[in-house]
Amino acid sequence: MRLMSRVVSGVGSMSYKVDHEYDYLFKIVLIGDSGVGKSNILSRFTRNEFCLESKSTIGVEFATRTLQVEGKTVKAQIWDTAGQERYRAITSAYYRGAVGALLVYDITKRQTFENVQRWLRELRDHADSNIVIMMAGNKSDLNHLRAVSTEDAQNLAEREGLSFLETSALEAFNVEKAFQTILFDIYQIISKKALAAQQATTSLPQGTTINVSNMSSSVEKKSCCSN
Ligand SMILES: Nc1nc2c(ncn2[C@@H]2O[C@H](COP(=O)(O)OP(=O)(O)O)[C@@H](O)[C@H]2O)c(=O)[nH]1
Ligand SMILES: [Mg+2]
Repeated sequence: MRLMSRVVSGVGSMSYKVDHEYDYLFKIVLIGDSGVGKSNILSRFTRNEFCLESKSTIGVEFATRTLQVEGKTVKAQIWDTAGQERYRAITSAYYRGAVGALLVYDITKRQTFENVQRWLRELRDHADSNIVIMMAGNKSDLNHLRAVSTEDAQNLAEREGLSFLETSALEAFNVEKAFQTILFDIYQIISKKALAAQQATTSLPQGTTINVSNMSSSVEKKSCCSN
């Protein structure tokens, strides 16, 4: 993992203090049908901005925001599709290295919810199998136009093992929470992995060939965790 450093010169002295800007950098991808509010969720989260007009051609590749997770400084690098989803032409480069995904549908458009399955398949085909997925039912402010019940969405989320929240980029409702949940879940996985790797290296003899054919499964498991 590459860390960027900030160099701060000491006042009135020649000493320099090197400060790491962040402890972790997590790439998160936004996916879901066109028009569900992905770009506005991103601008709400990173700039606290919302745009009522649909400006589908204008998009950024990604935007970042740095926040604290469990006392660590985490930089979230959130990728937006810039409209590629219209043509079903999202490249695998988009998913490369992503550790989290926010899968968005529009609670007022049933079809965007039906397509969640398609997006999950896309993730299965292109993203890391351990990717953390949060499903977001956006535009919760348009409750009078609702076409997807919260219960239907909860059931799907349970079946597919996803986290789920209803959000509103317009009202800034649950947007922060959605990203924080993703980042927290990623952090949990990463710190567990680090711990497992540490335990594996301290408890396994180094440079010794072990015949695993008659060993207990716990030893095999430990050697798996170390790589
Ligand atoms: N009422 C309402 N409209 C929204 C919300 N989020 C996005 N929109 C609108 O939905 C349209 C599409 O949003 P956009 O962010 O471009 O969707 P994208 O194609 O998924 O990136 C725009 O007109 C937005 O103003 C929301 O939470 N509530
Ligand atoms: Mg967009």
